[in-house]
Amino acid sequence: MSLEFLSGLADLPSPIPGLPEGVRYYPGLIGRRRQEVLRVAVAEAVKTAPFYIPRMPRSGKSMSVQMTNMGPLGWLTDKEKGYRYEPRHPVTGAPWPPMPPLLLEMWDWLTAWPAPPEACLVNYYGPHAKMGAHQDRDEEAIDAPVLSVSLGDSARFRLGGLKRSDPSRHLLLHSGDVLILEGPSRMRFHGIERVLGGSSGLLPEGGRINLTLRRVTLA
Ligand code: MD6
Ligand code: FE
Repeated sequence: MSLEFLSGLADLPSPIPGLPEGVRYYPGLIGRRRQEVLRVAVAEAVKTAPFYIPRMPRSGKSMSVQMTNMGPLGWLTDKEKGYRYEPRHPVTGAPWPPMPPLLLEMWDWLTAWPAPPEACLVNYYGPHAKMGAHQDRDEEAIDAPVLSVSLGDSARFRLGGLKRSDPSRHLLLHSGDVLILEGPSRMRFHGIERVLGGSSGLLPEGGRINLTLRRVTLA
């Protein structure tokens, strides 16, 4: 798989032009067969690391997105301890399942970061789920890129600035799209406004999966 992947996609593609420095958006970078590989890998991972309902710090309010993780560390939130990374699933107590090799390859290929990603957050959006504007800021490695892969139904992604009140624009993320935030855009606010139900046939149950790869600790 990994050799096939490298030989199939050896040239670094050009991201779409016109976006701010540090925002790399590659529509349709992952073809249907590799999307299937990732769908199956997630289905395998959730057998031991089921999706759970994350809760906001302090309020304890449920998020509408369901989450799990792959890799040595996973991003979590709950009422008591808030946002953080942990090596174990909050419900089962088991270590997170391994990251699929294809994602490790993609990270190397697209970021060339000197250390591998440690966390792959798996977000599952049903037709009414959304994710409020946030910054990815719970990592020690705040200089490392964040790479996301979208699978299944399309979604309206809002891309803001470094302040919550800055002007924003939106990108329509479809199945197979890759989005990277890095450098001067690493701390841009962003969120998912809505999912366009029924826009993809990839996931038999419908909905949208987003895989977010991050380096957490300093290499
Ligand atoms: C999502 N994505 O697409 C949520 N974060 O469902 C993110 O929060 C995200 O796509 C950092 C970098 C890229 C992302
Ligand atoms: Fe994010």
